[in-house]
Amino acid sequence: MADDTSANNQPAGYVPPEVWTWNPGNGGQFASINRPISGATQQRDLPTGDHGLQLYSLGTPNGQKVTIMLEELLAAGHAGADYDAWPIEIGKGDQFGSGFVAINPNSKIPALLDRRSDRPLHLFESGSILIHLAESFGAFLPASGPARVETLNWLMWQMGSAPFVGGGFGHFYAYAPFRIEYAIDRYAMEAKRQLHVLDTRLADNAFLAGDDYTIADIAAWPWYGGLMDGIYSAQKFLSVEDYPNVRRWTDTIAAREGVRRGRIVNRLTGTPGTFLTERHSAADIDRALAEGHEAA
Ligand SMILES: N[C@@H](CCC(=O)N[C@@H](CS)C(=O)NCC(=O)O)C(=O)O
Repeated sequence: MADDTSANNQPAGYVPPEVWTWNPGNGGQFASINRPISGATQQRDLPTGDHGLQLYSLGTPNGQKVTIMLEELLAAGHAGADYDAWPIEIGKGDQFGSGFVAINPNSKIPALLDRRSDRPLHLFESGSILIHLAESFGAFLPASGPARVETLNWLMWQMGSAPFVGGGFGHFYAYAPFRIEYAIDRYAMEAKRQLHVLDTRLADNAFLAGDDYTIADIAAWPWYGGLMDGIYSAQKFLSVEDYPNVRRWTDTIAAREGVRRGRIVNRLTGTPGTFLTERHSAADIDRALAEGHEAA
């Protein structure tokens, strides 16, 4: 039970008021963009290109899931998966433009507009987008049987678990305006627990659903492969060498051509060597890779 008068509260002696009210100046990297209400803050149409699939996203782990899926589909010969990818700069509030909110009322990337049929589909939540693409192309999600069950188990596990890594561990370790030992301890423990869940699963299975690479791996790799390889600069802090099976899985997936291509899409300038702001054709990625924009 929290001790409301504790000198250890931050700031010392802080007592939550009876009714919480919003203080937009409460600091933190996302203080200027996050609000306690939803909806558009500005009228702004989204750009559209020639392809049936229009992706509005950013090269964060949640964004990479979809660009990797699309590049994996293209690499597997599904030409209908060609797409335009437009950057949504969440640090500048693009997710609150009216066009984006019309696709995703939750104002978070990734969002996908599927115009391949008469009735355009609005897709949001990366897991929903992956299932939709997998089913519409018949790839990376078994149609039935135990492997389908395992794929959906591990996809849903990822969707439910990664917010504790990103919004929990990453936020308090890397983004909060000051370090709070309690919060970092709690979420570091949870991040390590999740890495151990994966390590145990991958001890007996090549991929999360079993023998085959699926949307469960596509969803999980940007987060947990990311932790192994550098997001939040936390490899040492989390002792990631404790998870050899996650290491093997991370490296195997990183070597895939679709992953190499997908992970650089919608990255922004300012992160040297890791960006391709917009993507409209395979040639955009060919050019970026030839110029050395390989993701770190
Ligand atoms: N559960 C969502 C999470 C999406 C999400 O959290 N996106 C972040 C970037 S990784 C975002 O758009 N943040 C902007 C904001 O919070 O305003 C999904 O998997 O699609």
